Amino acid sequence: MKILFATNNAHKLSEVQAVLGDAFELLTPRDCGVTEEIPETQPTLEGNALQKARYLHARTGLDCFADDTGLEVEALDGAPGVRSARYATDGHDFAANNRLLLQNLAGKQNRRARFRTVIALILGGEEHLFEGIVRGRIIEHETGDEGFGYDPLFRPEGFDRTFAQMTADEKNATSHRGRAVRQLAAFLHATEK
Ligand code: ITT
Repeated sequence: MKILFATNNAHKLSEVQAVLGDAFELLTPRDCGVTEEIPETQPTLEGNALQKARYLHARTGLDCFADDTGLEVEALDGAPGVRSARYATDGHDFAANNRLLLQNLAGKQNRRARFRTVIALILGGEEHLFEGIVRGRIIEHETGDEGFGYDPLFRPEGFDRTFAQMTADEKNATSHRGRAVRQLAAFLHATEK
């Protein structure tokens, strides 16, 4: 089955394709002639995931899904949250975001945080939402070279390594996105029958 995934983030694309496996072939917006930036202006992850999926569905008429993810840090009242991509600057500057996060947590004892992914699926014109959460903590220094974004600073509960020190399969097995995508996959398999 072919399905359109509303992302321009190559890391996300490969993580999601790995979880969905060969039964699903992911198409990107570019594959479908959508080259402009997909709007993402809502105040919540749910709102943004729906906004991206609705935009692509309106542009292409195809079944599609979008993921919006935020890092929610307890001592920062849930920030950067929905602003995770644009925390330090307007762009997706991972290094600047990580520096600002460490700066804002300097001296704070409570390092608890969670990643939350919301997936919005539009299938046969109907909308469905899936959510995946992983809890963990923000460590003091960036550690590891794998993954992307805040991965070098996030150590999931039950592990002594950050997401950036894990293989893609290890990260997917516990991550927010892995959890949400497994629900999506189960739903798609169930509706295919
Ligand atoms: P698309 O909207 O094109 O899918 P994006 O990078 O903007 O890509 P999000 O809005 O969902 O994706 O994610 C916001 C930011 O959160 C992202 O830029 C990263 O900094 C961070 N992020 C998302 N998922 C992450 C992950 O699995 N590990 C580490 N950081 C992540």
